[in-house]
Amino acid sequence: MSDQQLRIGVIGTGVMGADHVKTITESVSGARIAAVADLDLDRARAVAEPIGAVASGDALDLIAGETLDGVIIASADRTHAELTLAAIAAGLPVLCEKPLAPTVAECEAIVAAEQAAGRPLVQVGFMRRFDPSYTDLRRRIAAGEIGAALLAHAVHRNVSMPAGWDATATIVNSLVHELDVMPWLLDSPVVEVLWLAARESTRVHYADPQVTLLRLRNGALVTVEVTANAVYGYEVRCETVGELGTLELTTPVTAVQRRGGGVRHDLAADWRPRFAEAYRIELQHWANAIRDTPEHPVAGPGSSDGLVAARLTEAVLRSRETGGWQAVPTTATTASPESGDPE
Ligand code: ISE
Repeated sequence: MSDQQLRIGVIGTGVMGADHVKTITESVSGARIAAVADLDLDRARAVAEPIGAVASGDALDLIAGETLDGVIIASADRTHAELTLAAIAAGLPVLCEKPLAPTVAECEAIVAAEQAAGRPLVQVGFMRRFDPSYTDLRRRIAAGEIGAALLAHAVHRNVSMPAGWDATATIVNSLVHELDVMPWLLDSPVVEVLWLAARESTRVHYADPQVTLLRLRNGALVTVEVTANAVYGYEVRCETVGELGTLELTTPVTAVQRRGGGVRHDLAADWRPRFAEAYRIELQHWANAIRDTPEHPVAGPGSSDGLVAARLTEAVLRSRETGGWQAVPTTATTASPESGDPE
């Protein structure tokens, strides 16, 4: 049975790489981790050995040398383009963590290489598109429950960020989720963006929180708050205001406590527990696509979505420099599967 399972390689065994190894090993059917690579070979070994996978210190060796059915790229953002291009050259389906690459030029090179390869090979790890609360929200907005959507408020708060983090990292690494998911949610591309800084926290020396306004082609406005150092817990919220009412994302909680005159539900410390189900569904859809539709081994946001997000990211960075609205070239977002358990 085990040799019928897809053989998946994982590059990068930091927070997300290790989490994907765990999710595939414990919760995804029909696939197993066969190889793991990290510049830190000891770290790769620590992840690989308990599950009987091969460990390597060289990502390009893993892509070229192992007989794999797919590769997950979860190494540093600056390595994404080179490794994704290598996977495409090897004809290997790839799930690349977001951002697809930090610059528009790199994303364009990936889109061009994939087109030259003659079949889609690249999926981008915008896992929110698989999150049951986001897909429910999207379905109900599309069904017209609140009439036309006019405005949406998105809130994205991390507990804290490591030393070396800055306002650019918040845009490239955190805001990018909102730049992908909000036009997908409201089914209209972003045409212009405006970046604004709040009063700066005394706890860090860069703009935090920050607010970005997105104007969609259908005229809807989106306000996005991203806070890198919210201290109190990890939280993602979203409320859409329509002509007839509002629809709001609910955060999955296990139980609500009422005690001592108060009501309490606990928040996650980071995104992994909050989006665990989204990651599981994302990885299961991806594995199923590799197995069932080898001519199209992509089951969600692809390289063109990564490119759109990179264009938006660069527009936000320009708005931060100029202090004004920045126009964005419009490109249609691609459809992704609705949530559902593909097993
Ligand atoms: C992190 O890299 C992620 O992808 C998380 O989903 C996001 O919430 C966080 O802001 C990012 O830094």
